[in-house]
Amino acid sequence: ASKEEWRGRSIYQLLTDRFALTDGSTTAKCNTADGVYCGGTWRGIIGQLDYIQQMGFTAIWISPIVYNIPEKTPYGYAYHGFWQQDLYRLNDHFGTADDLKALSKALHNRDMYLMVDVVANHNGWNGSASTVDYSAYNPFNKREYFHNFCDITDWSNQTSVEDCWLGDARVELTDLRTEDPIVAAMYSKWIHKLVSNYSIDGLRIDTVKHVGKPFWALFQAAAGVFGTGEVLSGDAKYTCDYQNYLDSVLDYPSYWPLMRFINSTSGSNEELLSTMSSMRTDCKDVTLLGSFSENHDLPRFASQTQDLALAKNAIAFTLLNDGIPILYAGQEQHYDGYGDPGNREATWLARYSREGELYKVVQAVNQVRNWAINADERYLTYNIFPIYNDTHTVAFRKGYDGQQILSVITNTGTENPLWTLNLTNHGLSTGSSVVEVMTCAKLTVDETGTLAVPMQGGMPRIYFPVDATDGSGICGAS
Ligand code: ABC
Ligand code: CA
Repeated sequence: ASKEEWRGRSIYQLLTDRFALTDGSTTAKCNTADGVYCGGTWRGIIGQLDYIQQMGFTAIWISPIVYNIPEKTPYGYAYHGFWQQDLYRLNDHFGTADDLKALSKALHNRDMYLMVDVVANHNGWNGSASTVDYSAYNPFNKREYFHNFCDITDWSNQTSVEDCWLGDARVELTDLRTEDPIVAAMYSKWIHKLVSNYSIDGLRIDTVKHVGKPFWALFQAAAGVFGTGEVLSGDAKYTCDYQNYLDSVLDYPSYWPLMRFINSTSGSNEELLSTMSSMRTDCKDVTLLGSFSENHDLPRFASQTQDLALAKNAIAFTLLNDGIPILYAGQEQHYDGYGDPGNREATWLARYSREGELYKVVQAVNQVRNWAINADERYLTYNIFPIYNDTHTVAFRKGYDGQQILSVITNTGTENPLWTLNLTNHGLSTGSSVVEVMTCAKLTVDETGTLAVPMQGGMPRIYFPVDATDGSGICGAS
């Protein structure tokens, strides 16, 4: 699918090994510290698509699918899939080619998309640089395809970031000479086939800043589908430049400012707002960025604060920001693992409960976003902007008159007593009504044009015009 087709999607990210067992059972142990395969499969995912789709997601992103280091390393097994060795063989822990095709088909039957994580910077090796047996790799089975070994020591030196190796002497990430046209052509051939073999709709592309930019334009063209790249950097200008070579990048530059605003009641939204506004200038198209508040590399939100109201705000903002929203499996269950590997908890351990508060928040917010897009596709390219801000609480508007979503994001926290936020500049006409999509409380714009929003307990508020909800199912509207 193209970038235009992806813009309106909402993505659920999962690590295949940690999401669902083939038989759907929920009792298998999975101790993240062990670094072992816990048993999740592509068939398992098929069995839980209702759980994902009922939250309102329209796409899934799965962890890398190809053959990895088979043996145990000092960092455990390659259950996450980022240590590839044979690009033309699947990781059989997750199933067969038929299983993966069945997943793709099951998704397409539901009008959902499949995004696959791919790596084009390195292979994996269990051991130090001097012990690498290049003949174990496919198709990059000779030393000449790889850069000479050096550790990335100076992270501000782009040549070193591109040409030296990630990893360490326990597990080296043997670095490909991606600037070599022969290597680039081999990757192009591979990705083209992979996409067509498994009817893949889009790619999440790993370690993008570790490969020279010209490579990415070739790779994206060969893939022929949407790609969002991981440029792990807080620097907006640096990160945005990669959007001149790939359709999209993950919105890392907003991630840290978002955390500094919302992971405690003492943060401020100033930095987030200024980052959002500068990215609108620096990036080619912010409506294509992958927006997230958790992933498999970062400390879970709940490891930073247990306040459930703050977690709801983080989710609401992530789903309503300009980019393509991404939620990481387990976020809806308030999982609290701290960093890799603790943040890779098995989703089945929460028994796929649909009763939790966060599950319901995700459901309500995806529902209103999906509906707003359905009602007027221009919702997607209408840039979100703040209509109120007092450093702890910010109100946003996104969408044209009559179909705009108003969201109030706050870090005031669960303990916050009742107060009224008087909103103007919302674009609603006097006397018109809006509904709060999580509580279903209705409000009317008064004769002075004010929308008096009752704030309490640090809850986010998300309003949509009542007149535009007909047929949506939002708060029961039929
Ligand atoms: C394994 C063990 C870990 C152990 C580690 C050394 O080895 O599991 O316990 O600590 C995969 C696996 C990992 C595995 C690694 C290495 O391989 O998932 O479990 O860790 O063997 C991607 C993927 C990631 C994947 C790989 C490798 C790459 O999402 O899951 O890891 O295929 C760098 C890369 C980035 C990579 C990330 C993990 O490391 O650039 O692509 N992610 C700075 C650097 C970043 C760097 C980051 C690491 O630190 O600039 O380049 O990311 O934490 C901002 C600054 C940033 C700064 C951040 C922290 O702060 O602007 O520059 O990032 O403000
Ligand atoms: Ca490299």
